[in-house]
Amino acid sequence: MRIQTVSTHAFLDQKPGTSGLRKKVKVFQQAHYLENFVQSIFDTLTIEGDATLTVGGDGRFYNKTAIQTIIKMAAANGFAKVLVGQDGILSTPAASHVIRHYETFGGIILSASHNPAGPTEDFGIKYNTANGGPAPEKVTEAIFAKSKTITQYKVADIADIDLNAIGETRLGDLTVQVINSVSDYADLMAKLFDFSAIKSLLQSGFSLKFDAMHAVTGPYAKEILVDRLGARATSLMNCDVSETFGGGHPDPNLTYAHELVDVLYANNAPDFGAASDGDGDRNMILGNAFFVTPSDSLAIIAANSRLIPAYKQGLAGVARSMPTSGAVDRVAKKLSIPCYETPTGWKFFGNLMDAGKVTLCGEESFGTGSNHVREKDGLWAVLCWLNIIAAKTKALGKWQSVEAIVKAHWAEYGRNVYSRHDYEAIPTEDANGVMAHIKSQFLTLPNQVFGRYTVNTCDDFSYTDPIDGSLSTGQGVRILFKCGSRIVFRLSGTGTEGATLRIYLEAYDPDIANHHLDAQVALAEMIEIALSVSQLKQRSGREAPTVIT
Ligand code: VG1
Ligand code: CO
Repeated sequence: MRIQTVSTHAFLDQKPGTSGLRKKVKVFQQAHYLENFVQSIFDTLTIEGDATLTVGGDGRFYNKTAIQTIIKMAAANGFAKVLVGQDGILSTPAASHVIRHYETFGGIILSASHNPAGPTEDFGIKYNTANGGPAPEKVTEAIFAKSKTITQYKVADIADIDLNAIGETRLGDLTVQVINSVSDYADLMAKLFDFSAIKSLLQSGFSLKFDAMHAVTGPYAKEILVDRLGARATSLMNCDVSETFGGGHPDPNLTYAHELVDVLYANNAPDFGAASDGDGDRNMILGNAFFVTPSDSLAIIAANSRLIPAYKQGLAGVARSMPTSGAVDRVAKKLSIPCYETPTGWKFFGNLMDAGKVTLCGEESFGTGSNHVREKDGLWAVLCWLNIIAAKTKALGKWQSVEAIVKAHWAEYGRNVYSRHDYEAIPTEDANGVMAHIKSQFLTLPNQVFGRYTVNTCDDFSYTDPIDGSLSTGQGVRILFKCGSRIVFRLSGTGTEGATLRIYLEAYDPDIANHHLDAQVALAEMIEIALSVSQLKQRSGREAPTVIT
């Protein structure tokens, strides 16, 4: 096996964001760009002689090309084996499982998640460590530092692999094993959940619709929901993976998953609806004409977790990202288990799960998961809901609707009314100006009264990891009100164009008389406060958010 050492020049923009390096495909197609980043990853690792690398992606445009390059570079950099999903496909949670299940050294996941795909759209790459989780900040910082000084990379002179053919191929010193992308993951789901109860629920006429949004979960949903759980084939929509994700924006929320939303809000709608994102780690849960806010979904799964076989012994603890609502905190309190508040991004949950401190975790951005893998997991969340409904149905002798489950939860715990307003692709200077303007008021805001809200404190969130003591600063600006309501401002770390400013709004309402209110109505006053404190409209020229979730 001949190994070439190729001279290169550093690119200075390879800083991983919230979840890896995401750029336009055209940026990745520049000579050396992908190779530099992959070599920077490998250079930060100590690769032992028998090390195996897991590789897979969400199937978007450029996935297969990048995988061939990564295999050649893995060979040149001392890996003994590469495990790759058939056709280069592994959903993000499935990749996390493969890394753990086969105890591989780590993995490279190719995805830009819910960002659109295609030659003029986005691509992404990230490194996951042996625990199956996204590399922690100290690793991503080391990769970035390396990428700024890199002068050469190594690539083996070997042929392209047939990614379609399951089985092993030996190329020089490297073994490449193409594995079924779905079966290990489906087996794991069968172990966690009560498949026979879900099967009976579906046989009893409970109807569902799952939308893979033309992205990676299509084959997973077919195998799990239809082949193993007996859902009708018509329960699936948009389940063929296309390299452009059907030209869509596979972000499972009320804006982008409108096709599914239309089905669930029509006459004779199914009882349950769900969608997942480009790489299969996000989920949206809908009932008949009813939307479940992701923060509530996490709280409800936690509150009902004993109904799911994998969690029937109880939860060690729960964790949520800082901008996620405090609904799960209330459940944790009742269960007398700890609740951790971390910065945005799944990489912060890994240490807590590895140390056995938390079982479930979640983010307001349609991400929920557990310690079964080290990524958030869209289909897992769908199965949690189906298992909970099936178990309640068994106990009560009749179906309970999604809406009834959520409203019963609010009646018991109160409602953390919640919404996120995103202003996408605004000029970076304008976004930075807004953040600086809010921070400049940190000293004057406390005790100011805005209608029925009085500011208690404000800060820029920072987090000290309780396991390894590492400190992460600048994780979002918070305005905390005396009543417990809050507004958070944060700049996205996953976009590829300008800046995206997110405003997270949360107000707690214990009064059941208000629980029917639409979140935008219930939060109207807070939305006004957010706009006035930030001067967002004046500074960005934007009249309204791009997306409201
Ligand atoms: C967003 C979400 C964050 C999530 C991240 C990756 O990050 O807000 O909660 O972990 O995407 O999810 P940001 O920095 O744009 O706010 V995914 O499904 O894009 O891998
Ligand atoms: Co995703």
